[in-house]
Amino acid sequence: MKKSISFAPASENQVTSAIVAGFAKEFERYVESEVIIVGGGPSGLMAAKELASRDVKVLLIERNNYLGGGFWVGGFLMNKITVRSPAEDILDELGVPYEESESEGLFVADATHACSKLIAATCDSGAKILNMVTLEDVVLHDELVCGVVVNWTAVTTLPGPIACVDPISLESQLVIDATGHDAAVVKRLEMRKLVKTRCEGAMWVDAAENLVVERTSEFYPGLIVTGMAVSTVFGLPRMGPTFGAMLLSGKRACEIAFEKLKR
Ligand code: 48F
Repeated sequence: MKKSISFAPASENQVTSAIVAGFAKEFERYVESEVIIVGGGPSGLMAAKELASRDVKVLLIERNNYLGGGFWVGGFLMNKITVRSPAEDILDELGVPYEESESEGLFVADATHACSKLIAATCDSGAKILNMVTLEDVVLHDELVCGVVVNWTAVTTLPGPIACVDPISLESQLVIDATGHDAAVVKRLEMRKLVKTRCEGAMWVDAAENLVVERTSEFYPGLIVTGMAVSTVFGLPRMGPTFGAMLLSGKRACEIAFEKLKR
């Protein structure tokens, strides 16, 4: 005989109340963080996971409802991603299965498997994630980036005449631009002629990956760039659907941020 299931009793208002209270309590805690990461693609997730694992208070904001950026689909919608040695070590750390391709040191994994493991590891690390939130601007005090100005993505996509909703600010000691090709945080500084970016270069996989990791750095006081934002900012070649440099650049961004916080 089938056993019937009986869920714990709850009214509609109790469900709503649980959501409001849970959100408000956490949101208030994160109006000030040690590090804010803008962009939840592979580089941003990696940086968030690594920082939170070192007990840094980290908030990641992502404009979409889903996390993972370009890591979900790989190349040409074929749902496979590649990494080149030594980045398979990160797939091992995350528990992502992969195979070596015919080219030695080039590994292929399932994009959905790799991406969901990275997202889960980031959540498990204790990083706070706010999705459906878009960066509108930076907080800038005496030539130091010390926070972000954000709004709900739903608000930013409303037609102009009905979108008069002021954004809010969230403060931090450091901000990491992990917004991919857009370099959206850096562009807020460029718009005011405080920095100058170069145009991303054409495809050259071999050179691109090493350069992105090498050039991951504090681009402006208080602002670190990681992932494809590094290519946009420094005019480095693009690399297509190979993700080792994104993961290692995220790790590098964490190390830079961690060193700065210690000082
Ligand atoms: O594009 P994305 O995956 O950046 P990434 O971490 O990795 C790049 C690779 O996916 C691939 C590549 C190399 O392998 O060429 O493209 O550098 O993730 C960037 C995330 O930032 C979010 C965006 O929705 C995406 O999830 N994002 C972009 N602009 C904003 C933003 C913004 N203004 N506010 C909040 N999130």
